[in-house]
Amino acid sequence: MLSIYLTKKVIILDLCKDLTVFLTGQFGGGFNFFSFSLRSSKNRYNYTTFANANNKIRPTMTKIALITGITGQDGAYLADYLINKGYIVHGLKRRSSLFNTERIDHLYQDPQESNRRLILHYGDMTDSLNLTRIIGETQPDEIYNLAAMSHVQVSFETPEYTADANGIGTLRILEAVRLLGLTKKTRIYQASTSELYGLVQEIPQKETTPFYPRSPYAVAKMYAYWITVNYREAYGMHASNGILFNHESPLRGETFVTRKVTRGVAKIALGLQSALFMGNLSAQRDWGHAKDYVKAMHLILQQDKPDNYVIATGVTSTIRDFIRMAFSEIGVSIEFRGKGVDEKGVISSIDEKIFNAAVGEKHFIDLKKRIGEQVISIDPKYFRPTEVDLLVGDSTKAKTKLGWKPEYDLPALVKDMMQSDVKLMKKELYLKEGGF
Ligand code: NAP
Ligand code: G4F
Repeated sequence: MLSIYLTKKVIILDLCKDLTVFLTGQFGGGFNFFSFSLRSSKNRYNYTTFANANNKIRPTMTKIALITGITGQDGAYLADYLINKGYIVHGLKRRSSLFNTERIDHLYQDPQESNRRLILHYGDMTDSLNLTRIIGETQPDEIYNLAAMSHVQVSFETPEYTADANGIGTLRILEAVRLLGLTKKTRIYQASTSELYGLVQEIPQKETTPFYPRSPYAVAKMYAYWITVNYREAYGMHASNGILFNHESPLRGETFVTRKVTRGVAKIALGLQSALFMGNLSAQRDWGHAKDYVKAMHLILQQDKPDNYVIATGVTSTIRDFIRMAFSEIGVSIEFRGKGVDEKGVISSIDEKIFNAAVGEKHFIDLKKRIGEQVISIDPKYFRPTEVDLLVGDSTKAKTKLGWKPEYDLPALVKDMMQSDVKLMKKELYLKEGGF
């Protein structure tokens, strides 16, 4: 039976028991759209037309994406990127005792709002029933499986959980898509990693380089990589691996080495911390910007055929180099002396002009007094039982087939992170000085 509901922004036509039509529109300001969405008990189709002030109609199908790990660094950048492309984004979020949505708060819309572009669901990679229900309810065109226990060192302390969430978690997503009959509709991106190369068998590493994982994290991700390939081959699923090399940003988790350094350097500059304790300074990483890397994830799912792609900058640097670059952003030169656990980083000079512009005059005098002092020490507790010494990727395939090209190089990445952390730590100092 046909029934019609009128709300402020939406007309809902219940055509019969399990078929509903939603009509929504927005007019004015030179930008109008009309959106049509048809939902049956099994499927949902969306159709949106946009008209600009000149009334040129540009029809688009609204795609639906599901992002696991939406509260993480990549999840936040990807959600932003897809929403700006017109997607409706569903995100899987773990229940925690705090909100833990800081990275996506700017995208958040209350459940009471109509026409939401971001919808969060409670869930966990270790819970098959929950994952299956969410995929069934959201009927995504694209799933980006980014959720993982992503810290390599922590995986040595939580190996079983890491295997479950990172390895079997990926199987749960693939199997849910298969059991729900979505193999032809839903494309899957698996967040694979350069950690798979571990004890590297070739320099630089590309799609054909053999894997040699060196941590419970990497071994779990190796299962996830191959189960993705297997479901692609066995069931014809559009399931792809992005083998991403390290990518960082102002949103990077605080315990990964780059963010630990940029936060620490900013705190040292402002007198909030006296020194930084680090692990292996000689490890080399190929660091890119997360903003560039989420674009690659999206491109991978837009290809006609699923595949595996290395995403990297092709430039590798030591942790020591990264520390020098971070200090140099605020005009501070660091000299490294000694070897192994006795290695130390000492302030050798400060460029007053650069420091004042980057941090502020009032902090210069105090830091100047520290010239010749040690600000970097080694703590063996940060050494890993098995280390990945060198990573550098060759992303020729992604560049030629996907047309992917990063905008940020390492200096631009360090600048972005340092500017952001100096600002953040100034806020912290302000609160501390205010007695909070
Ligand atoms: P991240 O910041 O640590 O984010 C990980 C996300 O996964 C968070 O949203 C986290 O939720 C969620 N998560 C963890 N365990 C979960 C579980 N059991 N159930 C549901 N959600 C869970 O990591 P990232 O840097 O954005 O990386 C994204 C993905 O790419 C990860 O799979 C990582 O292993 C992989 N990767 C990263 C890099 C890199 O350099 N960043 C390179 C290659 C591959 P909470 O917020 O609740 O903790
Ligand atoms: O920043 P990290 O912890 O990243 P790692 O281990 O390379 O893993 C990251 O990148 C992978 C891609 O290759 C992702 F799959 C993974 O999810 C994660 O995002 O450590 C980088 C290097 C290591 O060699 C480590 O030993 O930095 C060295 N390091 C030296 N001192 C340190 C420290 N790492 C950390 N976290 N903390 C230190 O104090």
